[in-house]
Amino acid sequence: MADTSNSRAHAPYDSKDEQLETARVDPAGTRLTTQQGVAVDHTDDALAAGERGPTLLEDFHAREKITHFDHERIPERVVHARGAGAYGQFQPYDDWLADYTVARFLTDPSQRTPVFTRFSTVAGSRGSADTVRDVRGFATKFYTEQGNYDLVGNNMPVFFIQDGIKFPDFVHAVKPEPDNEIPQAQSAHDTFWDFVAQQPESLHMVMWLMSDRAVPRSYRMMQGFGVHTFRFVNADGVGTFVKFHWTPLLGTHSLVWDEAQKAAGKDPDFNRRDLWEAIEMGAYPEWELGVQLVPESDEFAFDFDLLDPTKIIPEEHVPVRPVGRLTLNRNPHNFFAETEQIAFHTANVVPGIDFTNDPLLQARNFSYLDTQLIRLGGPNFSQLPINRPVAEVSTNQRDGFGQQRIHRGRTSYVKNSIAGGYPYVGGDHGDVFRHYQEKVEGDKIRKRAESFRDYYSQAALFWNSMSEVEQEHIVSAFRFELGKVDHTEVRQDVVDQLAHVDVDLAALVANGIGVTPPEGAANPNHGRSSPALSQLTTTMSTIATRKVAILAADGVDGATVQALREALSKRDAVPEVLALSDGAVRSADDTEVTADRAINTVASVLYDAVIVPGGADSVRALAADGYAVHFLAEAYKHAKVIGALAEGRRLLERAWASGLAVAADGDRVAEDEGVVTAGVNGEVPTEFVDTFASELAGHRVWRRNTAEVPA
Ligand code: HDD
Repeated sequence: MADTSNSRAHAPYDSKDEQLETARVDPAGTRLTTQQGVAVDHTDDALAAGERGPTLLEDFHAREKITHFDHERIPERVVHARGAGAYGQFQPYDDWLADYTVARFLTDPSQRTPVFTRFSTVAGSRGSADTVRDVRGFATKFYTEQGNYDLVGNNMPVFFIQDGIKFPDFVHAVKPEPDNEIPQAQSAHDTFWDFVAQQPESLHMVMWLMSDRAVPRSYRMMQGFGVHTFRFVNADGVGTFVKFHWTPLLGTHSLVWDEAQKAAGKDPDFNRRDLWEAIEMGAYPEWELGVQLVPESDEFAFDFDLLDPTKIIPEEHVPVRPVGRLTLNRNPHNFFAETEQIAFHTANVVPGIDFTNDPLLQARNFSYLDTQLIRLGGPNFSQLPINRPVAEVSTNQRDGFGQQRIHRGRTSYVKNSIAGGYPYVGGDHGDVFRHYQEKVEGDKIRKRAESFRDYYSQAALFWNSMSEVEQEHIVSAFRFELGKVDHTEVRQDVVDQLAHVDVDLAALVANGIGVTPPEGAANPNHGRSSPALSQLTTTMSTIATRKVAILAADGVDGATVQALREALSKRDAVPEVLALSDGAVRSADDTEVTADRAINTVASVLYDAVIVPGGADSVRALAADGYAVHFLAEAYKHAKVIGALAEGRRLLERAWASGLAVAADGDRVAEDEGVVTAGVNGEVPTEFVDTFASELAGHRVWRRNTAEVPA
């Protein structure tokens, strides 16, 4: 169980935790003082001239209290403002990577490096909902013995633009429009799609953004990517190109769009809460770090440029090789001090990891330090507890807002003789950072490399690699987003661009948004695919941490509920009994069954699956409750696994009859796909549990046709 209380009852988890402990404070047993340590015995009324008189300026306590409050906000991140984070450790499996890099935290299997990982959405402001359609940030700070290394990636392996000079344009286009600040945390508006139509290099990333990747079920079920091609440098100074991949051990899974929109209202903290709760219950999220390595001699071996951040290296060409394991196992104590004040920077590298000339990365290497200066108020933000390295820090930098250290001595320069030459400059390769030596020459020009010009091939590769259901979701997403665009010519321009990716896709989108489908393929689809790009290939056999709702009312079969709880918990799933009101329900044999929540305080969109146990009275009561019936119908609509036992099956009939089941032609719509039933009370047959678990491990019942089911 993670310790989130304010008092330490355990040994430090790691070197970073030990360091953070020196900054933690605990109000237990203390009395209230001012910031100057002066105790006060009255904090409810300001000092005033008489009972009904004016407040006096000399009330330093009131002024200090209000002044601090007035200054409690700092600028939110200009992008990725909404996020959540956790501590953990990274450990390499073995030392094979030592042939390629001198970065010890990646090559010494005895090292468990402390980390903090922050996940985020990009466009929304700090208070926006979690489940919006957006890219997710996946940023990890490794507090290594050789200094801090930040891997500041996303859950998609490519980016919208090729050169960082376009970043302000892109962000201005996707953010709420400047006249009325509408819409919040959405790309479904004119300026974003106008940008896309004008900037076809964004199309590959837009395909990812319209895919299920943009609505992750959980931060714990997302891949992560370093995006750029970086460079490893080994002990001989030899460089190797590298792309970083994070692969979640739970598989990569998403919400469906209707569900995501509803979850944004039912629980705006859906992803944040999920991360927090998983760590609290000891179900620590884990990812495998993998690398794709390309020798420098193969720099030009691909039909795209390795420096172009709008391109992937298909895994079928260069396999992802496993390096080590990231485990997140502790929640922060204080959101502001830790998650808000953490400052990532792509240029925080350690010996053995270097940059390439990717023009997006080059801009990032400027932007991240720059942005912290306004966000965290000056040049000493790396001294904030969350940002401090565990490696020794000795610089000649002094002064500036918020300096926390008291540097002794008369010198703050090198070389010096007065202070014995300290801090000394030097060390061996591998111990100090030496920039990779690369011969560079060229004219001073503003020009996009010709090798960056193919905007469509990999967008088509992505499209071709999707399963049928993933393709359907992409088409619906384009229709939804472009359907919110007022300018018809922008809709048309986007469709015309899509014709370069795949003419059928363009036509399907056009038909849904009232613009002209393309006459022919602007670019013939090359027909290639990369199976690794489909999320359906990531399914695992586990149902660990999946939330299963058990619907119950008075008269429920108590033994079944108990057996369900046990069977699901045994497989590390999270069963919750939902009742018509909080507290407990009486079972058919008059025992008490604890209710975890009242149905009307939650919704099916917050669960992965639902089961209705037997008990005639319970089912009758549930059938008479709109929330309960809707819960079931909605779970069905969102392709979730549904289980029903004995009389519980009658609630399915009720849900079907509520309109869900009858199509326009009067036929029954609801099929039994993904509906697992058993006829018994008092026990839960093994076969029921096995079938239910295997459907749930598949995440969703995609073979179920829900098109005619009311949303
Ligand atoms: Fe960025 C934040 C990821 C391009 C400028 N970015 C930020 C965060 C992530 C990324 C995960 C949040 C870090 C945190 O949790 O604090 N950004 C990316 C990726 C990119 C990318 C994967 C492309 C491959 N970013 C990018 C460019 C620029 C920036 C091209 C500027 C030229 N990004 C920033 C920033 C932010 C930021 C303005 C906002 C807050 C911060 O840095 O600390 O500097």
